[in-house]
Amino acid sequence: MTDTTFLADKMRSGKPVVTSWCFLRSAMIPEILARAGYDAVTIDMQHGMYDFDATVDAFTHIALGGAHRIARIPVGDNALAGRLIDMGAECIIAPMINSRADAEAFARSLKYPPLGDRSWSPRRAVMLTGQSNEAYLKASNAQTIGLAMVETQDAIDALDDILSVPELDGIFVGPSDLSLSLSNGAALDPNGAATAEACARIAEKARAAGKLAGIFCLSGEKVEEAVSMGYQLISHGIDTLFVDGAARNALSEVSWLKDRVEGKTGAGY
Ligand code: 3PY
Ligand code: MG
Repeated sequence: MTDTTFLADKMRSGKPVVTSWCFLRSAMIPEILARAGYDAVTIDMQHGMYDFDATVDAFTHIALGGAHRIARIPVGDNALAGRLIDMGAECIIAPMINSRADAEAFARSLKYPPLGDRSWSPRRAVMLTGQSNEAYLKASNAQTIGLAMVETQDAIDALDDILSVPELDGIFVGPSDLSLSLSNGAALDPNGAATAEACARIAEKARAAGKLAGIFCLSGEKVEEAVSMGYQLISHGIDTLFVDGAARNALSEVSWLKDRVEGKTGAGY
């Protein structure tokens, strides 16, 4: 049964929303993840294999599976952000937002006047949300969520400025890049103590500014930690790791047939 509540309403209600994350340029994998019960599915156009056409197809399948549609755009591609919400994305995550100017340009690309400069023609979005043009125009600024990724020391330094952009709905933390930036390239440590402390401070600041906060997590343990920090949108799992883990698990059942079942590099993150 399709849930017709908008993602924005769910996130603003304060109840945590869990999204799975897709790299694999498939339409069916996002639908399978939606049907498995994830609240939302995120299509990764920054680091994943999805182009525009594949993402549009994936949105249709996510809707069919009854989940919310989120996309991460490549760095600085605000024109693509506008196209994706026309195609039915309910939330856009923008990587590497490091200043107020970055945040403002991104946020304004998602909103119709007077909040921004989004251009009109949401053909697919009105179909997927079942709204008339008039209803969509009235509601879309509130229904469309823009989250600016905070994942560098520069972004932390500019956080008050970023959070002061009125058109911006919230932030989304990337712990891997954050750990790289905080250690000046010395370590990739998304689960380390210094990264966790920074994540807690970012959530606190977002809450104080009245903004939504999301974060990238892989394990159930990190999801629990993120919820306790007050994050409202939390990723959990990636298609590549799901397939890799399930294949290795299945193969282990017939390990007696093989000399060895481990040893090759799997799908990392
Ligand atoms: C990060 O952790 O840096 C991310 O961008 C998550 O994909
Ligand atoms: Mg990142």
